[in-house]
Amino acid sequence: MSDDTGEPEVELEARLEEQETFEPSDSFVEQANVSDPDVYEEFEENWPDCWERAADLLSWDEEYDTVLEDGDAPFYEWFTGGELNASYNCLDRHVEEGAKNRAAIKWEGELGETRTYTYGDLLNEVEAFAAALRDLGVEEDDVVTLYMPMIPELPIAMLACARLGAPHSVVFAGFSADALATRMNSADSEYLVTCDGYYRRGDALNHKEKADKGLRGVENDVQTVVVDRLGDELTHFLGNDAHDYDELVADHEGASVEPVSRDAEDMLFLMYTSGTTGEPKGVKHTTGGYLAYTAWTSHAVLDVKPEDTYWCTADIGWITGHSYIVYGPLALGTTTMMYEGTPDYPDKDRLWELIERNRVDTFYTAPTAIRSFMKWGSEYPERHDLSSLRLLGTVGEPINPRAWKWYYKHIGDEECPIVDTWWQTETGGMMITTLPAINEMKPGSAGPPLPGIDARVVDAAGEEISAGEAGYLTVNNPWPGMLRTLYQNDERFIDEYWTEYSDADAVNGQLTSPHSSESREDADEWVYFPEDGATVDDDGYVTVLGRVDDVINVSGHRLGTMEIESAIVGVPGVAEAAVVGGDHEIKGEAVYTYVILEDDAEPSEDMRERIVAAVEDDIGPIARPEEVLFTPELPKTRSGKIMRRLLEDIASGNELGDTSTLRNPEIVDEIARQVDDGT
Ligand code: 6R9
Repeated sequence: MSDDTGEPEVELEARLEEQETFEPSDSFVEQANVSDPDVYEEFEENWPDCWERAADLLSWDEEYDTVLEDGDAPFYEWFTGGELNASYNCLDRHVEEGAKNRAAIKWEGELGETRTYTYGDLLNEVEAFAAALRDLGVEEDDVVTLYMPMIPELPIAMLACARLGAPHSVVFAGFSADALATRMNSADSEYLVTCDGYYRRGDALNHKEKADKGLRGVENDVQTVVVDRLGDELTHFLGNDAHDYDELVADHEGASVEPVSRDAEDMLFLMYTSGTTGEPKGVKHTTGGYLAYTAWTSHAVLDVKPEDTYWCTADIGWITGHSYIVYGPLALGTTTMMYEGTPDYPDKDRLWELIERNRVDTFYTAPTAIRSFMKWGSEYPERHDLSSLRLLGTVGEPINPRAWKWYYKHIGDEECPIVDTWWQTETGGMMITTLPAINEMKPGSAGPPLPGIDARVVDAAGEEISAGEAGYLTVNNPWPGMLRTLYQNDERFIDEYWTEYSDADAVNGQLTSPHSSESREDADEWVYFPEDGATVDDDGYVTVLGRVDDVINVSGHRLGTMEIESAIVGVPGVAEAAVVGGDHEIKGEAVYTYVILEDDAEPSEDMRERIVAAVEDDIGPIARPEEVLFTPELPKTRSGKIMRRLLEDIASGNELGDTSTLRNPEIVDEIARQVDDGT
C-alpha cells in the first residue's frame, strides 16, 4: 500500500504530519557529551588543530608532531609522527582504568542464546587469538581476510589483527564465493578466518562450503581458521589444512601479546566497496586518523558514554559495523550489542524485545529497516518498554519524512533526538548530521556538516548553488577519517574521488566529474567528490538525494550496476544487459535488469531463473534482481549511450519524459508495456 509519494501508508497524527522541525528535549541536552553550540566556531577557527580534540580521545604510545600534513595532496596524512595500537585503545586501557568487569560486547544469537564478554574477557580472547595468528605466521602488514557473519569471533579476530599490526579485510558473509576470491586475490591475502555456518530464520546455513569454493579461486596458499558456530548441527568440517578456532584459542590461553605500536598512518584495515566500474575498490583506512575520527563521532554524534548499552544493527561486514559497532564504541569503553539474526525472527518484535531486556540507550539502524517496522505496524514496539532509549540514529540511505516521524513517535516516544548521518565507506565516519543536543532536526534532511567538515553543494562548473537547487555534494577540506588511497592504486584513488581546482579550471569552468591527475602539481585546492547529489537549504541543512554514478543502494547496501551486469552477461544466451535501480517501498531501491538475448535464445522462466542465480552466485543474495525484463533492444541515445534515466523511470513507474532524442523511441513503449503486464 502506498500513498502518492510512494511511501508506505501509516498512521500519523495530523500534528506530526505537519510539523517540520523538532527540538531535542531538555533532558537530553542536559546530559549530552557535546552541547555547546560554539563547537562549530571553535573547529572553524582552529582548523586543522581542532582535530586534536579527536586525537585526545585516544591513548598514544608516541605523541604526534603534526596534525595535518598536506604537502602531497590529496595524499593527506594525519597525526604524523604519532604511534598507537587500536586494540590497546579498544581494550587494554579500559581494563587498566578499572573497567575489567564492564560488558564490552553483548551478543545475542538468532536462536536466543546470549554471550557477554567483559573488557577483561575480550582482552584475554583477543590476546589468545593474536598469539595463535602469530604462530600461523601472521606478521605486521600481512592482510588477514575475515569472512564471517555476526558472531563475536568476528570483532575478536579484527582486534587480534589490529594488535599484531596486520590489516584485516572483512568480506560480508552474504557475499558469494567469487566475491571472496576476488577480494583475497586483490589484497594478496594468505590468511582466512571463517566459520562452519550460521543461522537465518532458524535454518543452519553452510558457510564453510562457500568459503571453500572461494578458496579454490585464490592464487596464494591460504592458512584457514574455522570457527565452530553450529556445533553438531552441520558437521564442523575443517578440511585438510584448516585450523579449529576453539583449539587455537585453548592452546594459547593466557598468552600475553604486546600490542604492536603502529605509525598513525599505518593501515588498520581494507574494506572493499562498489564503484562505477566492475572492479571493487579496496578502501584503505589508517590507525590514527580513522580511530580518532570514529571515537570522536561516536562521542559527539552518538553521545556514547562508557556506562551505556549501545546498539547499531548494521552488519560488521559493512563500514557502519566497523566504525560504529566495533572501533568507535569500543575505543570509548562502552557496551556494544551484536545481534546475529533477522528482525522478524521468531516474531516481528524481536528488536524491541532486545532493547527492553538489555536496557539499550542508543539505537542506530537503517531507513530500510524502519520502513519495514512501519509496515509491520506499531503494535510490535508497543508490546515493549522502550523507555531506556535516549537517542536514535539512521544511516545508509535517505530517510523519507514519514518514516522519520514514525521512528520518532513509535520508537523514541517523541523524547529521543534522531541523528540522520550521511557518510560513506570512504569517509570512515559520519560527515553530515545534526549534533543531537545542538541543532534542531528537520525530517528528511541529514543536517549541517559536522564541525570541521566543509561540505558544499555545487553545480557542474563547481560553483555553489542557491538554496533548494539540486547539485553535487563536495567536501572541500580533508578530515582525519578519510580514506588514504585505494589499495595499491593511487591513480584510481585520484581519478575516482578528487577534482583539483586551479585558476585554469576557474577560467574554463569545466567540472563534470572527478578528473585525472594531469595537472596535480598545479592544483590550488583539492575537492573530494562523494558521487552523491544533494540540495542545501537556507540554514545550511543538506538533503542527500542519492548517487549520481552507477552505484545503486539496495536496503542501504552499495552495489555496482556494472558488477551485476557482468554477472548477467556471463549467462549463456545473454547478449547484453542493463541494470538500474528502481524505487522500492521498503528497500529504497531495488535491482531492475533489462536483458537482450542472443538470436537463438528464447525468453523463458528458466532463463530468468538462470539470470537470477548467476547474480546470486557472483555477488550474493542482496543483489538479487527484483525483475528481469527481456527486451529486443535497449533505449539508446543517438550517440549510442544507454539511456539509464529512462530505464530507471520505467522501473520506478515514473512519468516518462521526452523520448524523441532516442535513436529507437518505439522500444520504450514496448518495455513499459511489459512492466505493466508484470511479465
Ligand atoms: C555509511 C554507508 C554510502 C552511500 C552514500 C549515500 C548513501 C549513506 C546516507 C546516505 C542519504 C544518509 N547514504 N548515508 N544517503 N542519507 N544518511 O552507508 O556507507 O555503504 O559506502 O554507502 O550511501 O549515497 O554515498 P556506504
